[in-house]
Amino acid sequence: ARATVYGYPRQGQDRELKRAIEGHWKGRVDTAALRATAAGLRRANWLQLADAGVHEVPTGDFSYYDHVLDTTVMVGAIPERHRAAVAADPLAGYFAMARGTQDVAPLEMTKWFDTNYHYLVPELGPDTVFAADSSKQVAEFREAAALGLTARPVLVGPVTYLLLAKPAPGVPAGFDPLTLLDRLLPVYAQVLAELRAAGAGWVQLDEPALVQDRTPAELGATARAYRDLGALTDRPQLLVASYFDRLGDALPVLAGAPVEGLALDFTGPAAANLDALAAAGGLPGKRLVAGVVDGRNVWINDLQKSLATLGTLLGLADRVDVAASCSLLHVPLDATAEKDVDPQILRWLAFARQKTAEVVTLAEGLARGTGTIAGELAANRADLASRAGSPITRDPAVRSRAEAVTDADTRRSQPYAERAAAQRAHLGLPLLPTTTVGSFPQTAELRTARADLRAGRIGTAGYEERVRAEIREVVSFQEKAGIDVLVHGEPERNDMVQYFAEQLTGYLATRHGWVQSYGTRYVRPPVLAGDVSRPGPMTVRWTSYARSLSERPVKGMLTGPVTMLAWSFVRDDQPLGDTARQVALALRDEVLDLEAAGTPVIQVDEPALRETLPLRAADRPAYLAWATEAFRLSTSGVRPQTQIHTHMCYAEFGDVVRAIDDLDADVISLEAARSHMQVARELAAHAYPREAGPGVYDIHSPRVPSAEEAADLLRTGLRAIPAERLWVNPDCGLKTRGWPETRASLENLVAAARTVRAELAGA
Ligand code: THG
Ligand code: ZN
Repeated sequence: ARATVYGYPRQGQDRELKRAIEGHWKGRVDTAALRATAAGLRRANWLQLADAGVHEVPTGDFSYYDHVLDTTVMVGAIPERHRAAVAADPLAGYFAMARGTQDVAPLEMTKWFDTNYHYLVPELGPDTVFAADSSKQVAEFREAAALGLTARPVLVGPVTYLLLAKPAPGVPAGFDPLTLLDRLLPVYAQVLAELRAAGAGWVQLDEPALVQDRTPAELGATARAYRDLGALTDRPQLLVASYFDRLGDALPVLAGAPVEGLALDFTGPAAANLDALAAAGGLPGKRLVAGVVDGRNVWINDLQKSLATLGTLLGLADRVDVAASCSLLHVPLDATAEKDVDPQILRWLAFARQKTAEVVTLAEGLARGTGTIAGELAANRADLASRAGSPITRDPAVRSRAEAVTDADTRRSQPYAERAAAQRAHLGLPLLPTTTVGSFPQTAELRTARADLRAGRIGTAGYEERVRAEIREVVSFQEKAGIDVLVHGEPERNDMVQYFAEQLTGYLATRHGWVQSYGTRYVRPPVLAGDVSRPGPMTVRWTSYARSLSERPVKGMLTGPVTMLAWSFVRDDQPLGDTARQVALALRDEVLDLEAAGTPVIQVDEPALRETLPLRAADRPAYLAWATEAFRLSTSGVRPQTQIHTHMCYAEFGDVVRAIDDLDADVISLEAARSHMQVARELAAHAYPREAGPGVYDIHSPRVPSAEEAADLLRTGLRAIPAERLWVNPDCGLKTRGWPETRASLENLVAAARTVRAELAGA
């Protein structure tokens, strides 16, 4: 048994790659310097992996922006509109596809399965002509080989590539990219031959799309793809990898394919692969790479438990190697960089570097007997015991409160129709009330003030006065603009998850725990390590300050329990639903404190509700049950006349419309401007009974919508949602926008509401 990984964080210890690329975009770093930085980072990663004892290092996982975009280049599927730029300067053309230019739109970006990484969506059509360009894969393989290392190129597999694609602009939506498989396979064949010629013994083809529910036609295409690739005579040995969940019906398809190896995930719900593999008769004659170390969370492995799994697997394949469950791209680089984390807690954490060491230890134990890793096993046992027995992970008060939750705690005291009447009387809002989603522009001055506070250049009093000044500005603008339900603008918040994580027990922050979100953008998710409680109010004084400045209703703003989990690294020692319930109880206290302070409207945002949906349909009802229960637990303690709002950022709701209904929020604001109120029609189709504000202002663009345009969207919305239940608001928060376009857009939004109200009054 030997150790390997499928990919490693790309950015470097100090995010050198981000700096080099962004410097290059600004003209400060020339192409040669950028390439040198990138080559240095690749080399450092490979040497670190080899030093740690990894036998076969991955190549081709590096990217200047995104590995799916790299695959698009590899197969020559450059969209028509980008071809001239790519031909003139491949690197500039590559970044044009990623980010767009003045004249040309970029590729669309979307989430990579259920991770927080985003990839660039391939655009394909019936006229797509593929052409192999193996240069990046071959060059990176040669770099690693020149260091004297055994390297295994890692490629996005052909089936997953097509399943991730969408019809190019102008191609009918019904076009199925999978129909291009026969055209794509010769391109993969050529790349494989060129990697073989460069000396590659093995190539890994990643097929994570096969862990989702797949139709018989898709499974048939998979069988055909690997029958054809397997039948090639001039190729390296093939390792087909899947991760993020169990393979299900795709397992027998891959097990029966003429390839030399499979890499499977055995963590979380993918642990079901173990029984399925045994039931299928194992992988006689094949290499099995066993992903037993969770590649997307930050907790140390239970080595003893993994060894037991590996022991079972030994009987099921010709050769068993050990790996992390997926690329280590999804975790930060090195836990030892965290000097501020309590040393005892640090021992519970494993980032990419520590996970690599775990994989090596497990491979050694499997190959040479557990006696050779006795020291590591003893230390691991002690660390696991310290975690299990720590007061951080077990707060009796939190636990008994969570256990005492009853169904009644998750229900409002009155049904919607009755409390809606109470809210109407209490709030006295006009028809088509106007509001915003919460945040106002995060200006450079605000960011500087926060940095000054952190660095000690200004004191708390100076910082807070800066925040109050911003709130005054935001409130006075909204009053002048004529907005009906005001917000304070969230100037005090760095990030909608981090801000709350910093104030709740159970969460820790990292200093260097960066993880790539997309391109050169990174997040530093907080670590939800222990039992969660709220030592004191988190938002009340800022909301109350705003309320003291205006007669109009001011809306309190919180981040919901599901999003608080989705954008963190969450403890893996209890069900997610239990953790969500603790967070929900802490938020419930905040909701009740806001209400007691006189806040008539409280919004609890859940932008991540849709994105955390399990990959397999069979797992979705259980997820949605705990997710919606947690939301209701956080919001349902209020009086009938207190109005609960929520907000979600995604345009695709089909899968979660029922769940949105189950949230029992009084008002929901949703993204809709780009899709011309599509979501309003979807809500209507499901007979959504409560109030909704499909966005009439697309905040993802600096463009200012005219009042006429916004009024048109409202009229469209009115065809699906009756006037008594329709709100007028932007698509999302305004923190990424500048003040000038925010002012103009919101003034137009209010003008649109007034126009349409007048039309309704006249009708
Ligand atoms: N907050 C958190 N997680 C998120 C989002 C968020 N995950 C999903 C989505 N939103 C990701 N979107 C972004 C958008 C911008 C940036 C990162 C992810 C970004 N990052 C800065 C950078 O890389 O330069 C660093 C920000 C920082 O200093 O913290 O711009 O809203 N929790
Ligand atoms: Zn949003």
